[in-house]
Amino acid sequence: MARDITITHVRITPIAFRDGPLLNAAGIHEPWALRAIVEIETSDGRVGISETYGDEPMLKVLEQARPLLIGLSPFALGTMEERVRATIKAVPGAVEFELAPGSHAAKNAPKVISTFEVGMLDLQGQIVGAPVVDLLGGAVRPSVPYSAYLFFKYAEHIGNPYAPDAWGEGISPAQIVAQAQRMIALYGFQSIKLKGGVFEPAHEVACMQALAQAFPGVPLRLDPNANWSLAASIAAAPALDEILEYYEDPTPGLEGMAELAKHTRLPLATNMVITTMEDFRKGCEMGAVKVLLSDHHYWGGLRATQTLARMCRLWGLGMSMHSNSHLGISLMAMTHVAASVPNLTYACDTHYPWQEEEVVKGGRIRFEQGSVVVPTTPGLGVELDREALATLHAQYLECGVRNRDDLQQMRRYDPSFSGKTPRF
Ligand code: GKR
Ligand code: MG
Repeated sequence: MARDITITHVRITPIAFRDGPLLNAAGIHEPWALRAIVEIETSDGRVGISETYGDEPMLKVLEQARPLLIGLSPFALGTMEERVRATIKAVPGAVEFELAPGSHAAKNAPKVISTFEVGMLDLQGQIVGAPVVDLLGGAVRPSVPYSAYLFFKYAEHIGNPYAPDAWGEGISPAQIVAQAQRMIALYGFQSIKLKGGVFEPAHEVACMQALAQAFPGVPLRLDPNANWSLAASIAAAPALDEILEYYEDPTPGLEGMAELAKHTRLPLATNMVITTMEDFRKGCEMGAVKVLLSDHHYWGGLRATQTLARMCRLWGLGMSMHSNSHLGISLMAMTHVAASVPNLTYACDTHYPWQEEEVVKGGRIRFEQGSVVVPTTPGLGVELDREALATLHAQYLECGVRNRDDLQQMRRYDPSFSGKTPRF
């Protein structure tokens, strides 16, 4: 009987995969991005899989939480959650959000709960013969739309650890338009986001204007990751008002965003100033934000994301999804939950086009007209490719990166880079 199946083993494998020289508010991506792949094995020989942050502090809390799953039924999500909350504590004083994924130690418990929940839902789906989305109440859409996520970038990494990627340099408005054209030709995305907070706001606005001209009618977003002062964000608003669908985290803090909201007709979106339920309440009371970018990896899982979606509906907020560098297991988890959320009002973010490697059987997941088709096979609908896992784990062992540090990486290009924020 399904009720008699228990969890017998949990395996945590850190991996590293190639990542482009992508610029952001904190500095620049390192040549290797880290993730952890978690396998949850049951007494009847099944394996549920999950993907999460792979930095050292995260590996430590995962290791600490591993024994909590042993002996549990894969259906016991509530008990799993209680056990994790009782054992895994936030690091006192840790910041709620940083650009470096995984390092927000204030969210240790939700991050672990999310990791285990995805693997357990994968198991539940395999046991009952249903896709994860059906366990979440069923799909309200057959496929999930993602946006073309553009980055300012250098042509190659300092020190050339491997051959440069095929994207070339992305600095000028013409290069950013070319990047969008290539990404849309490859994947069919129907909306575009530019990661800003890198150059003077005037340059970033010019890039958005060039995109608006090259892609008339395509929804556009700009995300300076809180690297613009309130004054700079207000100054840029009139030009952006004409062309964006939303203005994402231009300036730090709920107060700053609430003040900016008075100077723009654009909805303000965030994955930075609302990252807890307390922020949610304050943000709504202040009218600071109109679109929430959820992320199951740190909000506590797929079911917590659904709760958040219901709260967004109640408070009249739009909803989209945030992303960091990730592979196919995360993409599928995002796709299942996004398919189950009626009020997904915008295409989700994904860094996936920037990743060349994969850890799932069959290789890279396909986009059809910018969307991922929701699997109908049992569980997450993807399986681990063990050979690929071994290769990416060997890369982890060799690469030497253990915590994402975009600031120090940037200082290798420019030793005077201050990392001060907001910088403009
Ligand atoms: O990977 O450089 C990046 C992004 O800037 C990422 O760290 C952010 O968390 O994509 C994210 C965002 O929307 O803020
Ligand atoms: Mg963002």
